[in-house]
Amino acid sequence: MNLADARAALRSARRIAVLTGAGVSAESGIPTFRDAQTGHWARFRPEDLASPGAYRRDPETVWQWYAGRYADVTRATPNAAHHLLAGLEREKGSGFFLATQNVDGLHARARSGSHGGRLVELHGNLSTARCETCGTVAPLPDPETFTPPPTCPVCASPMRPNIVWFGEYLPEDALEAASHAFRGAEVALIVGTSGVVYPAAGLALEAMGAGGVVIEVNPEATELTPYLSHSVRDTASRGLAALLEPDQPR
Ligand code: BV8
Ligand code: ZN
Repeated sequence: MNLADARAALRSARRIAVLTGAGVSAESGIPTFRDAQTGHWARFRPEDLASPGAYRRDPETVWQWYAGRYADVTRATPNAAHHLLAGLEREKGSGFFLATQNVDGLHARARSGSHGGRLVELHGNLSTARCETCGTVAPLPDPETFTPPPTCPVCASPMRPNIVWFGEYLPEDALEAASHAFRGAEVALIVGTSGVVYPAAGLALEAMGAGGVVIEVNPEATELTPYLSHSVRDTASRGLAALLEPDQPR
C-alpha cells in the first residue's frame, strides 16, 4: 500500500478508529512518555512514578510529579495534529472513534468527541482526581491554586491522580468500546505511539485481524510497524496532513 492508496482508503471509509500516543502532543511541547525526564525529574523513570507501588510508598512525590504535569498541559495548546483529527471526525460523524493513551486532555480541548464521533481516554487524565475511598472523580482546581493532595468533595478522604498506572486495569467500558470500534473499523490510524503498552497497542492488531487497513504516522518505526498496512514516516501534523488534506490542484 502506498500513500495514494492510504489516502483513498481514508476518503472512502465510513468507519474509522484512531489510536494516539504521546507523539501527537509532542508538537504542543509536551515531552513524550519515554523522553528523558527534564530537570528535577531526570533522576526518576516514569515507570517508577506511574505505579500504585510508587504512590503507596511516596504519595507526595507522585502527586508533585502529576501536579507539575497538570500545570504543563494546562499551559499547552492543541497542535495541528489534534485539529486535523477533529476535522476528520467532523467529516465522518458517528463513524469516527478516537482512543487516546494520552492523559493531557488536548484532544478534548481540540473538541474531539463533540462532532458526532466518540473520544475515550484509555489511561485517564491529569485534570481530575479519584477518591481512594468512595471512587468519586472530581476536577482539580486551577494549577495556580492547586496544592496536592486534593480531598474528596463527598467523603473528605485523600484523592489519587485519576490515571491508569502500570499494573492497573483500564476503564472497562472505554476499553470495550475501543475494542469494538477497532474490530469494526475499515481504516485504523495509529498516531504517535511506540506501540509498547498493552492493552492499548493491541487495538491496532485487532483492527488488522478483522481485515481493516491500519496506517501508522510516526517519525520512527515502532513495534507495530511490521504488522501494519502502511507507515507514514513523519510527524503527526505533517503525516496527518499528507493523509487527510484534499488533493492539491495540479
Ligand atoms: C494492564 C498513564 C492488566 C501514566 C500509562 C508485566 C507486568 C505488569 C504489566 C505488564 C507486564 N508486561 C506487560 C504489561 C502490561 C503493561 C504494559 O504494557 N507494559 C509495557 C511497558 C510492557 N500494561 C499495563 O500495566 C496496563 N494495565 O495491563 O492491566 C494487568 C493488571 C495487573 C497485572 C498485569 C496486567 C496499564 C497501562 C497504562 C499505564 N499508564 N500512562 C502516566 O501517563 O503518568 S502508559 C504510558 O505509556 C502513557 O500513557 C503513554 O501514552 C503510554 C504509551 O507510550 P506512548 O504514548 O507510545 O509514548 P512513548 O513515549 O512510548 O512513544 C512516543 C512515540 O511518539 C514514539 O514512537 C515517537 O517516535 C513518537 N513521536 C515523537 N515525536 C512525534 C512522534 N509521533 C508523531 N509526531 C511527533 N512529532
Ligand atoms: Zn470520597
